[in-house]
Amino acid sequence: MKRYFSVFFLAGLVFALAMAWSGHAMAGSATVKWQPNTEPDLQGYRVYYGTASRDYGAPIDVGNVTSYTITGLDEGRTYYFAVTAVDSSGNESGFSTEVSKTIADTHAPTLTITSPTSGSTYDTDQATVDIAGTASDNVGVTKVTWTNSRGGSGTASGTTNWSISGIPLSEGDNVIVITAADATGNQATKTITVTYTRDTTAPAPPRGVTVE
Ligand SMILES: [Ca+2]
Ligand SMILES: [Ca+2]
Repeated sequence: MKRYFSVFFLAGLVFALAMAWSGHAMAGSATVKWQPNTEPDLQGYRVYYGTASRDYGAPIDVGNVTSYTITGLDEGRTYYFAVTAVDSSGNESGFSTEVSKTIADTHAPTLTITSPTSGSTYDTDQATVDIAGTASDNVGVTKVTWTNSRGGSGTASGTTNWSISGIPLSEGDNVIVITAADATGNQATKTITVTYTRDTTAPAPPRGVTVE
């Protein structure tokens, strides 16, 4: 019984982590600071914020402090902040000057190669190879590029579903590195070694040839 409980608990935990990971964006924070008011009846401050200028959600009553850190902000988004002062009678000031912060994207994309194989090696007797795959990012994949150790480089078509056609191969091993980048320059790479062996086997002579 105890063992079953553990298995279910673990499954639940893995599910919760997977859900958290699949969320649109990873979390960042912003610390807003201000000068203290001088009124003797000052009670505290309210911090307002939102993702558009002067368009805020419900305020946070932060008490009589002069800085406040907001957490759980989406990476790659810009947030706008303003502060008001409140006195002991409940009177609230107008908004302070608005300040803004773009939350840095600190997470690299993920990248997979799906074609011609999801493995790390591929053998071919063709002089070019087509490669395709997928990429994702907490904010967005902006570019997928490739280089071949035997020469050549370029940019893939597409990002979340990307493809490269006709990469020229040299005989032997061609180490092809795919790189997915987000707008901040965070990168993921995947490597596939394509071995090109020229086809030197001639076809068999045709059989059953007749003439009338
Ligand atoms: Ca007052
Ligand atoms: Ca990212």
